[in-house]
Amino acid sequence: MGRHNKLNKGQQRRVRQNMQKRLATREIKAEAEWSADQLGSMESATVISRFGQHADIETSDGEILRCNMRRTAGSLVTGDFVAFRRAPQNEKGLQGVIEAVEERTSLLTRPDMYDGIKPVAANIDQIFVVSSPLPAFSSQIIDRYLVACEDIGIRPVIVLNKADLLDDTIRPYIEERLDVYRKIGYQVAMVSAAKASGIDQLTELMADNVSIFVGQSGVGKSSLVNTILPQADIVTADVSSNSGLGQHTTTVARLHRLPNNAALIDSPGIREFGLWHIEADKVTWAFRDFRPFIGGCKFRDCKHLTDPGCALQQAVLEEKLDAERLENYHRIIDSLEKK
Ligand SMILES: Nc1nc2c(ncn2[C@@H]2O[C@H](COP(=O)(O)OP(=O)(O)OP(=O)(O)O)[C@@H](O)[C@H]2O)c(=O)[nH]1
Ligand SMILES: [Mg+2]
Ligand SMILES: [Zn+2]
Repeated sequence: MGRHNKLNKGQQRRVRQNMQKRLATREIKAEAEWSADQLGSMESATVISRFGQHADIETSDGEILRCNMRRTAGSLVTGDFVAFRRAPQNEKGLQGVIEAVEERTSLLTRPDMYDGIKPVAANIDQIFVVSSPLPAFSSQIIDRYLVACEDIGIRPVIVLNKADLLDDTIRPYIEERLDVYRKIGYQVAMVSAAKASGIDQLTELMADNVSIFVGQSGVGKSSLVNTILPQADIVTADVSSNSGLGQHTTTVARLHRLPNNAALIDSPGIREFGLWHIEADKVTWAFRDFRPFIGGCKFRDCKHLTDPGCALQQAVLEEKLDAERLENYHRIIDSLEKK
């Protein structure tokens, strides 16, 4: 289907060379039941979803095949471009073997308390940071995602879903926050999966790109995919009435094709988004709205708290910088120090 399925000449050559290297150093035994000479010739595909030692891949004809992965193929995530070989027949639900993974143009990771840094998706062009009024809107989580996006150099889009739930108590605050992001220069979209409102604007932003929905569990990422692409028919679940939090319904990232040459990845929701894999200086830089003032502080090692002559604090006083952004910044820096 899309341009992303095709390996160019150089890539094909690299894949072949890597294969030959491996063939030379060790005999390849398929972890599936096939010997190397039973498998078809090398083809390219995109990883749709990954489950343990298996992955669903999409071939250049749009066919979905479940494959085994060679241990030598390295780590694999949704969005990866791979080289695979077809099996002679479907065996135990498996239809081929993934031999190699293409170099990635981007990789979104998230720190996991148990597993360390976990890759979420590869080769994405933009990240839709989805929030909602329920679970409660959190500018802290949005700012954490924005730091991660700046760090890996991927364009973020801020999405407020469940706009149908905005009432007079919460609407003014959320609109104020969204305005802050607009002023910084971020794309913002207010949508409702339930009412199918704002969806055209959203899909226009996705055209010709690979996009991913990220955000807290329960904000409606899968519901949005279902509204955009009804045949996706993803399972969704109510936000818990006790905690007001999502139930972690989606457990693996999955890539969906949209008609406008777009790919959209639904990802599992998070409870917290840690940033302890990013240096403090990088965090400061990632707050783009701070950049005009950085370097203007009296002291080089200014912590931008109560230090005299702090250009950031001054900018907040003069309403040139948003106070909540500076607060969120300090909460992120504090969490790095406690790691
Ligand atoms: N009122 C309203 N409810 C919505 C909207 N979008 C989603 N919901 C509801 O929010 C709940 C959570 O939706 P999901 O789509 O499962 O949320 P998710 O972000 O995919 O959650 P995880 O898979 O756990 O990360 C469901 O009960 C949805 O029906 C919306 O626009 N308005
Ligand atoms: Mg979901
Ligand atoms: Zn300062």
